Amino acid sequence: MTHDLMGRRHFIQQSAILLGASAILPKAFGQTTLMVRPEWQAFKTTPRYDSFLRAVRLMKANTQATDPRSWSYWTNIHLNRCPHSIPYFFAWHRGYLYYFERQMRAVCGDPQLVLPYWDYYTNPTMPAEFTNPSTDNPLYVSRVNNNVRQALSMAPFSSTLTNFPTNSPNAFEPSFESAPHNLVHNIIGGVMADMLSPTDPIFWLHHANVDRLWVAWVSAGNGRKMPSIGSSYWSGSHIYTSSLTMPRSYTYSTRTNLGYRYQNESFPTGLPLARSVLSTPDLVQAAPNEPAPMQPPLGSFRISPTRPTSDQTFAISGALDVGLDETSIGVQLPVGAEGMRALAQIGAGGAATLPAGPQRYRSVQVVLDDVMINEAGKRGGYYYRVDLNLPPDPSGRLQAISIGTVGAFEISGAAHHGGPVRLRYRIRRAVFAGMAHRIGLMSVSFVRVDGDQKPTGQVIGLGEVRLELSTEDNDA
Ligand SMILES: [Cu+2]
Repeated sequence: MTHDLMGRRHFIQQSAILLGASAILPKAFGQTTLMVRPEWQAFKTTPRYDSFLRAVRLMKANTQATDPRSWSYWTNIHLNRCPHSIPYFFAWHRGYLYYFERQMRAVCGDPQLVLPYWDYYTNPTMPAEFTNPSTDNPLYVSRVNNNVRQALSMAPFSSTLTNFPTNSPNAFEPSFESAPHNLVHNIIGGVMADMLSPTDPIFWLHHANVDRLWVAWVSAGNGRKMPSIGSSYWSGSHIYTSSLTMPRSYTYSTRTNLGYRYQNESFPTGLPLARSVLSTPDLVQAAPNEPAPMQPPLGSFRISPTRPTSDQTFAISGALDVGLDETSIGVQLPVGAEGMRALAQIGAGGAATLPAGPQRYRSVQVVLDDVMINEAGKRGGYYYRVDLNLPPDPSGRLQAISIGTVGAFEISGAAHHGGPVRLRYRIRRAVFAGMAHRIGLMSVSFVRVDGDQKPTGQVIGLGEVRLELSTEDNDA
């Protein structure tokens, strides 16, 4: 009797899953043994390596972009649909890799094929199989750098980041997306530095590692928590094409519905030791909104007027036409008394009003507007850490917080839906507590970090760098 009920419930579940299914839908559901995705160094010694090469070759040879058996079909999904800097960055990519892996299996005819990952915290140099430029190597594409140590950060693994989703405070997802995720794209460069990055086969190993480190974050415990499976966060579907979707709830765990795990599901223990003499060691380790060391000299720029920039935002300071080249630079943002008072009100947890603006402002952001990037810049090989420097506190101590990064990949992500490119960095409110009693200037620094190979000269132009109040009530 019990058996019969169990059986029926199981059957109903399976049917419900299959109803919404598209052509290549999960067969893993109900499967009992988990597939194991190994690290590349182990993977390449297995028979799966040949299957992987065969699948890449066959998919690249198929030039029908509308055919799921072609490489460009999958590249276009990323170009058209990938969520960056918005919720579901991790979960959307989990489903994307899952479907791609199944497609590879079908193409090469090896049902045991799994996606390998590249553990760059252990081996920051890209596996040699990807960098051998011989013409019959399907894993090779032209890149700027093969070593990503300048892209790595331990910040997302900090015990203070206990929430998960983008747009929640102290969250793992936006921290990890920024560094190491974006920075690996930027430092490798070439097609990896833009939204067509899945063209480069290393993309799939990078994202398998991203997915793995999400698993590691969940299993690290110590107060780290995902939105529970019953929460509305998991309702709805990830969209890949008009006919290829996946219920978000399936991407809650790799094991329950998707039927796989990783060879190693633990955090990196530290950064790789070898560092380039060209680098600025450890600077990339500063977590978003945490103290950052050493600020570059200030450049001189035209100041833009304080003004409403939309119905919801008001610029309290700004500078115009900032060029970024291979040197680090600071941009002064003078804030008037009204602006300082407003910052302090927001810092105290309240809402601020301004004589010139009718709104009640609740949050603070730095905006890079009308961002331009030249061809050399688009190739990547570098990035800038963006820091906000506050006026000294009453004891005279300078305070700088790292608020994010900017490079070719972030710009490509912001550009790919058209219109002027605008990047926005939210600042935690608490940063502005007591601001009214401070005397001095604020500034934003762009700290350049290079890979072994890098472009020279100006690569990025910022039409405006401004400090803005927003009516948006969030403390992410
Ligand atoms: Cu990516």
